[in-house]
Amino acid sequence: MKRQVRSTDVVCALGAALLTVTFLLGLVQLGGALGALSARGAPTAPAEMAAPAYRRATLTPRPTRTRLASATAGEPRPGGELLRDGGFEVGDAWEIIPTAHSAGYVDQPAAYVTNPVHSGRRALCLGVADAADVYSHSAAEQWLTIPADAAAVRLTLWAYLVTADSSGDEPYVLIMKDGRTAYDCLLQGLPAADGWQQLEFSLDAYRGQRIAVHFEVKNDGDGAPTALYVDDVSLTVEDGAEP
Ligand SMILES: [Ca+2]
Ligand SMILES: [Ca+2]
Repeated sequence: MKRQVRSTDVVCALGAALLTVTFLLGLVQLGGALGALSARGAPTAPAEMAAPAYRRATLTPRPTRTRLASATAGEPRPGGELLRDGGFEVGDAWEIIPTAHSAGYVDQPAAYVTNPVHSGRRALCLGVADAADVYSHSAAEQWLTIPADAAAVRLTLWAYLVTADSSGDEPYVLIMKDGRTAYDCLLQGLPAADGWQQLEFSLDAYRGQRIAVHFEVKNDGDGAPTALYVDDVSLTVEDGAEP
């Protein structure tokens, strides 16, 4: 199954838009305000944890400046490929992000797995597989720079959603940008499918920007788990120079 989404259409849902606004507000008030936001968002039950709180919980504890400074510049490789290790075979290019938070999330780190894979020996697994789910997020990302003169920028990936939950759990494909002060949601949720499905997105809107391709899965802790497997991720640019 192939699914195309233009970058101009990346806002996945009103909830995601609200997520962005609240997230930005949280970052602008970085410092003491973050503590206040966390305290305010402390849930009494998983069902009360709205997405904005999860977003702050996921993002704020990370050492953003250190990670950005050490990231690879993202010069195009043969074929215009910008990502490193898009097949998750090596494991040194993607950042597995700690997501434990005092609001109640336990750390459920993304992991490399050998089954299922779309190709090669390994794929990335986010979320909870083969166990009762816990209230958690799993996330992984890779930063790169999109050349300003690219003619076309395309992100493709293969995804395999395994879920026992009809609501409350969510897989996400996000584009982090502006030094992690903002993000766009390329995908929230995924159509049920038996096996791997290919997703495709235009990232033309990000020419000249430093961004991260970010995968994430939320489990709501109701016992019914959700896992997203990702493999063969590719972000290619077509040279925009005149021949
Ligand atoms: Ca692979
Ligand atoms: Ca669940």
